[in-house]
Amino acid sequence: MDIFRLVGTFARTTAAKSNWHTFDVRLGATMASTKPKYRLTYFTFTGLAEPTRLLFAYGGIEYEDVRISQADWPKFKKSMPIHLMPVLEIDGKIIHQSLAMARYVAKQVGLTGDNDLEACEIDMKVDTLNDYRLKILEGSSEADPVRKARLKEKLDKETLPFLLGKLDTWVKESNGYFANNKLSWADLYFFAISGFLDVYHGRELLPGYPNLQALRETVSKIPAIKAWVEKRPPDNYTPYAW
Ligand SMILES: N[C@@H](CCC(=O)N[C@@H](CS)C(=O)NCC(=O)O)C(=O)O
Repeated sequence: MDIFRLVGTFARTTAAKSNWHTFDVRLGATMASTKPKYRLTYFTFTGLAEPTRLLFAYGGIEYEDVRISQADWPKFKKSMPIHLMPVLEIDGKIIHQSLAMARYVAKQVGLTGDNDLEACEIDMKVDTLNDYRLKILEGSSEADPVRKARLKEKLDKETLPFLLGKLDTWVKESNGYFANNKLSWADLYFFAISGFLDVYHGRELLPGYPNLQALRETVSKIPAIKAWVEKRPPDNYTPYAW
């Protein structure tokens, strides 16, 4: 039995008595009989799996949502391709790297644009959003309080006004979306990360950026996204647990 089958089995059999839980997500879409079998494995919080979870929700795609507690993680770390999660299994093929898997699912649900140039425009926005995410994480995960204060000050005074200003302008110039004047996976990616980045940075980051706020609202009102957000498990996250 491979490790991912083992993770799934363990999660199912221990769900009742541990922090692990797993559940199949069915959103009622009629699926062809040849549909791929998806299993997404990540921690018990939104984080880097959430863009893919949102894309599955958007497309009404059924998948197994396996969640590993941070306490149990050391048992499984070494079995992951680069010792990190998320990991997506597609009919037995193991995919890692959250952006690669999100882009793949985005393609399945029609959110990667209508041609290569549109896809490139979307990738460019996603990569910038990822840069923004990493800047915030750099500040929030710094353990030394003096360095942390210095990093946060630079973020608040320089980096965030610049990056958020750019992102806000891009949305304004693209009809309320990140790219190509229409919804794409960049918008769902933004929606996924903007929730937890507020928490990591310790304050709401979007006030003052009306176009980003409006986009967050637009995505939250997509029926399939709204339904997922209402039913998804709450984040269970312990900072600096690795
Ligand atoms: N570039 C990777 C980064 C993955 C990553 O850093 N995952 C973190 C959780 S967000 C992790 O697995 N941490 C556990 C550890 O470092 O042991 C991706 O986008 O998937």
